[in-house]
Amino acid sequence: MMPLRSFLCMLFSLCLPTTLLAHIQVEHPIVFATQAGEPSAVFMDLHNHSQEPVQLAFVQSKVKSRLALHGMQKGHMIDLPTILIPPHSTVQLKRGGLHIMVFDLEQSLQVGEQYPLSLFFDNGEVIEIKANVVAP
Ligand SMILES: [Cu+2]
Repeated sequence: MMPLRSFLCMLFSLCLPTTLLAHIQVEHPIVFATQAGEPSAVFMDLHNHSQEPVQLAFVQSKVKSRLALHGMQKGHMIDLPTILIPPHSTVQLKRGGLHIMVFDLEQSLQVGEQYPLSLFFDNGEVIEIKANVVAP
C-alpha cells in the first residue's frame, strides 16, 4: 500500500492547479546548522492573504530527513497535526515557539548552504522554498 504522504503529495500535485492559488506567502526561511543524524529546526514567517483559515498540513525535503510540525507547551516540544494560519494573518515559526523539527538528516547542514523544503497547505497550495542554513 502506498504511504499516506506519497498519496497526499500525488493528490496535491496532480489535482490542484497551483496557479489559481496564491494565498500563502513564506518569508525568511532559516534552518539551524547541524551534523548528520542530529536534530535541527526550521523557522519562517507564514502569511495568509486569503479570507479563509489555512493550515500547513505537512512538509517534505529532497534532502533525506524526517520532518514534524512542533509547538511548545510548558517548555516542552509537542507534535502538532497542522499549523493554523488565520485569515489575513501572519504566523511566525520562531525559536521557543512553533517550528518544523528536522530529524534523521542524512547529511550535515553547513552555514551558508540551503535546505530545500516543500510546504503543503490544506487549501491545495504547495510552496517550494530554500531555507538558509544559519548558526544556531
Ligand atoms: Cu521540535
